[in-house]
Amino acid sequence: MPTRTREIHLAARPHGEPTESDFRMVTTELPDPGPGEVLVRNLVMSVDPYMRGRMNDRPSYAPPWQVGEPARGGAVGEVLAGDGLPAGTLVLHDAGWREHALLRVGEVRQVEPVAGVPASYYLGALGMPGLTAYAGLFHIARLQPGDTVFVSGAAGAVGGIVGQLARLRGAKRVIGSAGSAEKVRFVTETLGFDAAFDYHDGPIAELLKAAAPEGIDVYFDNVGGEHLEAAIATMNVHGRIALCGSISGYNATGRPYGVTNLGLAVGRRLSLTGFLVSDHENLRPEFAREVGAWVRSGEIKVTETSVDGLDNAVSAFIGMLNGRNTGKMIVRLT
Ligand code: NAP
Ligand code: FER
Repeated sequence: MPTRTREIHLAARPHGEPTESDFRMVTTELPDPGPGEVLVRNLVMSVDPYMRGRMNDRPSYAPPWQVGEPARGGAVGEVLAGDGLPAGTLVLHDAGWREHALLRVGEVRQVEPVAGVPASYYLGALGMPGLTAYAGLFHIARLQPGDTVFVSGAAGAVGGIVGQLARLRGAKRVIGSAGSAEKVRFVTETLGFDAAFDYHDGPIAELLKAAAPEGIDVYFDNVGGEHLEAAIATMNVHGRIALCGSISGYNATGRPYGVTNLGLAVGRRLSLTGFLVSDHENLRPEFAREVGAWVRSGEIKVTETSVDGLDNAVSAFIGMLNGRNTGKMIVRLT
């Protein structure tokens, strides 16, 4: 019997900040799974910053979404029926933004249910954002014990894990920036950062210098723009910058903020390295082991902001771009 379900399509390419009218809810019917296929009921789906890039008609590392077609992205669901996996199996896949998905078995990754580990963690701390933090901090920025680390977007999915990993691996001082006084309290009091500031409170270079009077050795950049310029100004010699994202420019319609002080990188022998999580699949087993153990023991705290229902997925996405999440933004579908 066909499955009646709903999915969100891109209706128009956003100009600047996305709006609800750039998306459309569509009801559709999925046929029964054929050979090598599984029908999945999605339990949780992810909204992530990189999806803003997929709404543009510009070639990038992730192909653009097409207008009139369903959006895509990480989701965890349970197999309802099909070929090759028993009903009830939990799977991670890339067909989010919909309540059900018909997928080839090769398109899903089985997730072992672990007591105390909700399915949504595989979209955050134990999933793509967590692996991003792990690869970027340990393998791109090459964190050393005793380093002073600065991470922007510190109250977010990636940034909150970066700061906690830095502390667990022996950083001397961990500093974060975030967009509100409440988030500053969250990263210091709940996540255990040594210091944090609200980047709205003044020139970022001054706020950072006050939080890091002895300079910084590692900058994990989630934001770009003025944050990156301030970090370059504050780096110690042989400092390492992991260029993870530049969310301050994702909705920009004009020229992005111009970083003017790259010349400092020469004398200070800085390295600035861009990276993509997808190039670091080889780290997944050690990441799953090490970070999985820290999450289960509570040494890494996992925080989520969630909304209920596909009807609220677009506002969750727009809200995430505007800082309405603390920790990972999740959409619950059941
Ligand atoms: P997130 O931090 O959970 O959510 C996005 C946050 O960005 C918002 O909560 C908001 O927090 C902040 N933000 C929005 N506009 C800003 C601005 N103009 N200036 C400063 N902060 C701003 O998102 P995430 O999933 O962890 O992603 C964080 C970054 O990592 C993004 O740049 C993303 O593209 C990047 N990323 C890269 C890779 C990779 O492979 N390279 C993989 C995953 C993610 P505030 O309230 O603090 O403003
Ligand atoms: C990926 C590579 C990069 C991916 C996400 C990203 C979901 C995110 C990049 C960004 O936010 O800048 O394969 O898969």
